[in-house]
Amino acid sequence: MERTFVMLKPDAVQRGLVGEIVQRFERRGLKIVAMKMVHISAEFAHKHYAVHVGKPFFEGLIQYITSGPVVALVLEGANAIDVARATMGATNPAKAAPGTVRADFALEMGRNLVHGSDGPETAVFEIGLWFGEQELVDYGRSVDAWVFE
Ligand code: DAT
Ligand code: MG
Repeated sequence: MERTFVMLKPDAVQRGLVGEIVQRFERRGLKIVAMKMVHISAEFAHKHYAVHVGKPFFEGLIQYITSGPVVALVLEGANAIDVARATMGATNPAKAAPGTVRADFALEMGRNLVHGSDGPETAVFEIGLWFGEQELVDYGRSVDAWVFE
């Protein structure tokens, strides 16, 4: 089983889309192993988006992501990283496939509602940045035999 970090950005919270977006991950079969609401500082946002330092959109991205509370989650399941990103859709909502979160609810790159780890190393880094070990809840689901082969 793989774990990934997902964040519902401030626009998702402000627009009342938290339940709708979380439901899409849940329905797919991904298991929520951690979830909390946080209003992050600029310093923390710089750590999360360190790979984008210096890019033209960086300051706007920091402004956006710190503009209100976000909902942070850790999701677990087979191929959780790729599956979560596929559920989210392409970075630019204008290019995202219909049926994805970004295509169904967003229009612009700078208001694309959701973040998901882009690979195994990123997932480990982001889960460790956002959550303490004791916040990751270890539990089984009775439906797992009907979700995982
Ligand atoms: P993703 O969030 O799909 O992993 P990313 O890591 O490349 O995309 O970029 C992080 C966020 O920064 C992205 O969700 C939206 C914003 N962003 C990326 N590229 C951008 C660009 N060219 N112009 C404006 N915003 C951009
Ligand atoms: Mg990314």
